[in-house]
Amino acid sequence: MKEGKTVPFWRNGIVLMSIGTVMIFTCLLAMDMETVDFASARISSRKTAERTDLRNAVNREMKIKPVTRSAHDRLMNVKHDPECLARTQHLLYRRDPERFAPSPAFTKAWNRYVMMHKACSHNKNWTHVFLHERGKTDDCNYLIVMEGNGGTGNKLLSLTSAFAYGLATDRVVMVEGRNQFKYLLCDPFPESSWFLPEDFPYQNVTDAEGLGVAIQRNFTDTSMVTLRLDHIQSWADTQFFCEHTHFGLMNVRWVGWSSTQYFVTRLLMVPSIWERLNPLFPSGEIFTFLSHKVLLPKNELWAHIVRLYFGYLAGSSKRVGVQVRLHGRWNLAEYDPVVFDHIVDCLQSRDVLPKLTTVDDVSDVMSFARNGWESSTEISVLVTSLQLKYYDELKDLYAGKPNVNKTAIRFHMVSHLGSQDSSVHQGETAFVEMWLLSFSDVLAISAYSTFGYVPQGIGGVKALYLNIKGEVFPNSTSCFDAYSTQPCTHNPQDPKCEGPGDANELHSEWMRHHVRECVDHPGGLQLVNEVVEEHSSG
Ligand SMILES: Nc1nc2c(ncn2[C@@H]2O[C@H](COP(=O)(O)OP(=O)(O)O)[C@@H](O)[C@H]2O)c(=O)[nH]1
Ligand SMILES: *[C@@H]1O[C@H](CO)[C@@H](O)[C@H](O)[C@H]1NC(C)=O
Ligand SMILES: *[C@@H]1O[C@H](CO)[C@@H](O)[C@H](O)[C@H]1NC(C)=O
Ligand SMILES: *[C@@H]1O[C@H](CO)[C@@H](O)[C@H](O)[C@H]1NC(C)=O
Ligand SMILES: *[C@@H]1O[C@H](CO)[C@@H](O)[C@H](O)[C@H]1NC(C)=O
Ligand SMILES: *[C@@H]1O[C@H](CO)[C@@H](O)[C@H](O)[C@H]1NC(C)=O
Ligand SMILES: [Mg+2]
Repeated sequence: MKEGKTVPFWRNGIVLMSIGTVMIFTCLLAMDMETVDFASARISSRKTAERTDLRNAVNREMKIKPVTRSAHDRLMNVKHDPECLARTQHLLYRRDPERFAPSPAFTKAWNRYVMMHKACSHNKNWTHVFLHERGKTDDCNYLIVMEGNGGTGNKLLSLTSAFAYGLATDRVVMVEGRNQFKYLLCDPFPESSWFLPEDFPYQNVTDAEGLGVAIQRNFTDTSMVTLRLDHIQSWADTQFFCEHTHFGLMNVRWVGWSSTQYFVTRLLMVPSIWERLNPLFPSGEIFTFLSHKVLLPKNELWAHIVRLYFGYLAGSSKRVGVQVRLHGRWNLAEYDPVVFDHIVDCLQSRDVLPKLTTVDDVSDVMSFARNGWESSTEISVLVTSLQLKYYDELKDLYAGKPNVNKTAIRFHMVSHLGSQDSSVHQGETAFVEMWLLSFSDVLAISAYSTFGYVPQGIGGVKALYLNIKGEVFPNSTSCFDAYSTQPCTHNPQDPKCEGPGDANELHSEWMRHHVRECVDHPGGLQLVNEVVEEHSSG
């Protein structure tokens, strides 16, 4: 905390309870559109279930919960934010919306953050403030998030990490407003924006001093530090993940964030950040809850998502998402038959899709003729890839032969862009597909792909990881199970921290149970609900 300054209200955490703040909290809660009554949904779902039709029977068999009529009606009746329809409406399309009700502690922390964001950003000309009033002090500290050069998945994971850091340390998060983010995302905070203007002096953020210089100066005389948190970091930047650095950074008013990585797992290994964040997320699904606040699609994209949802996924008993992303090859959009075999083997061996048979065409035809009319037992499969052929081959495979369950299966693909670029258009397409995939009941994503982590996290789905990274061998396992719904931190840093070490026994204990080596990336770290002892990575 800065010396000789009054402590701003949001710094005092949850305990502060002056009359004024109670009143503001009450107002905020009243207008908080995410505050949905999740209790009433459970009661009437029983009635709906009595109208047992074939669909319900199939659902029960597949252990997939249908979206109940009452849950739908109740969600339709919540106040929707016309500026960002997805904010409340995405829950309409989820099987189990109650699961995504934020904890009271998170709601409170969020509301406090929103209040701070508004107070610190209201009517500001950011370009002017940054260029001419950077040294001026008030009760606000800022985090300027640069988009970085990665793919859209990387960008979104980095942004969510930056927001987690801002939330934990009371920093107003401001986002680069001249690249993809502005075209993809809603403004998360009512009555204030987090986008910086196009004429903002971004180059000054990029060029600003790094953590090394600030550490040398013991964080005195430092009005701005830019963190360079990429997969390879300088010694000084790794110090960001040390407890004592955060005491120093409290004195730095402007912090720049330049990264393409997901660092939430690593941030939670810093005791003071863990103390602030962990109580807000009792299920440990921190990315899921943050993404529902800060990774919401703008209305134009949401409209596109909803159109595709009803065109491709609505009404099917099981929604399957298959994300095919190659890494470590020269042509990331190539068709590799071994990869295709892995996809099919994974989907069939895990009972995502029924196996095929060669016999009995007659009974297959008769079965569709008999049941096809009144039932909708079909499975909808959404395939995303830069390469069309994965979808095409899968579709032809199932059209060409009867399957053992005599299930009608629909295959869809939204785009097949052929190659990767960093255009806004490609970013929008990728983001639309990530959101559509997030409504999957079963999700098969590509190992190591941040593109896949996003829908897995937004949807809160424990995915299957397709083992298709790098050179793929016919004899290798086609896929493996996710340990949790949370993204992998691919490159956690292991700095030698100076200063007082981690003496927090509770925190160490928590880490032993909740941080584990990623199943899809050796050396990566992932948050899990509970580490099973014999698999513990130590
Ligand atoms: N629309 C679309 N774009 C894709 C797909 N696969 C790759 N891309 C493009 O390639 C980029 C991949 O980068 P990223 O999202 O970071 O995923 P990662 O590299 O697998 O971690 C995406 O952002 C898109 O621009 C796909 O299935 N659909
Ligand atoms: C903000 O300030 C900058 C620099 O002082 C100025 O060039 C710009 O016109 C201002 N923008 C607005 C919208 O007033
Ligand atoms: C921003 O960068 C320009 C160009 O490098 C430099 O002249 C200017 O002093 C910088 N301004 C601030 C406030 O850092
Ligand atoms: C750095 O600052 C801290 C707290 O302000 C102080 O305790 C410490 O002695 C300083 N270290 C150096 C090397 O100046
Ligand atoms: C096929 O039917 C069996 C028996 O009803 C069921 O257990 C299985 O889950 C079904 N498989 C698929 C992929 O639907
Ligand atoms: C699979 O095949 C590759 C290439 O032939 C070989 O290098 C590898 O050891 C094999 N792996 C297993 C598990 O048999
Ligand atoms: Mg990438």
